[in-house]
Amino acid sequence: MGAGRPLGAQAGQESVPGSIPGVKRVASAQRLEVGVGNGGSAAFSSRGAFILLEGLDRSGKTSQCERLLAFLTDRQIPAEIWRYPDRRTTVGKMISSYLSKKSELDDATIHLLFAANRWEKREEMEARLRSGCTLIVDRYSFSGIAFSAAKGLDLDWCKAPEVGLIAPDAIFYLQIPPEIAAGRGQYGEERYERLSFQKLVAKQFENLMNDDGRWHVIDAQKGIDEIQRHIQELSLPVIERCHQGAPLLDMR
Ligand code: Z5A
Ligand code: MG
Repeated sequence: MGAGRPLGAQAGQESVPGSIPGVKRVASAQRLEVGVGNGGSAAFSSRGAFILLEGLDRSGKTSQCERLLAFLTDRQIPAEIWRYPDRRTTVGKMISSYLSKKSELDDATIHLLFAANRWEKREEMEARLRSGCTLIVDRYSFSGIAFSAAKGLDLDWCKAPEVGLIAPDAIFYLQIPPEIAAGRGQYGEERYERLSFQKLVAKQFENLMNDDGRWHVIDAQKGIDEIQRHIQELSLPVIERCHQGAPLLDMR
């Protein structure tokens, strides 16, 4: 699943923003494209970055999201953590009930509910990004596709409802052998926390990765601080690129 067309015609709407404090300026091919056809005047739409953490259960996503938020906040870079499923909405409550085994739904229905849970937040997500806030997102479409495809649903069918959602600017995949993840706290309480199933999910995640430059495989067996330093180093240039006007893309 890739990143597609730019969202909205932003060229010409805003002037070139300055660099964010403490972040090195980087060159960006996308940034050059934004200026094309704009009468030669440089015009960019500064925005926040969409940084996604994906991985198996207990791979350390939430721990890394929290640390990245603290790091960016310390540097006065506006940022928020978003999490999927968002269990607070009406759809999210149905998902939460299903995950905690309080209700039953067939595989196709729960897949569409997970996607609907992203669609219901899409507009707000775009508004936050365009306001300049970087979103650190804990799971997204790739979890949706990997978990459902691991149950045997058709891969293309699983991808279809994700098309048109906002595409992440960087995806950090916290790679961990399922056996190691299973040894981390409280594994086994929710519906999908079974070793045999997590192995199938890991295979699906690995099929979804591509070389479009957004995916970064992170060794999740390293220490929490070392992983965090790696994520920080990779995130800052992405944040700067978005700040300089890299277009917002949608999922395709
Ligand atoms: N799901 C889906 O099917 N379709 C969808 O579209 C979406 C989701 C979005 C939601 O779970 C479930 O919904 C999930 C996928 C499915 N499947 N299940 N079950 P969730 O996101 O709410 O929770 P989770 O991701 O399964 O588990 P988690 O507990 O949130 O894991 P985590 O965030 O990756 O890990 P963590 O909380 O940061 O760390 C777990 C423990 O490991 C904790 O004790 C840490 O202190 C420890 N830890 C973390 N990093 C390290 C390192 N580096 N070394 C040692 N120990 C560590
Ligand atoms: Mg988590």
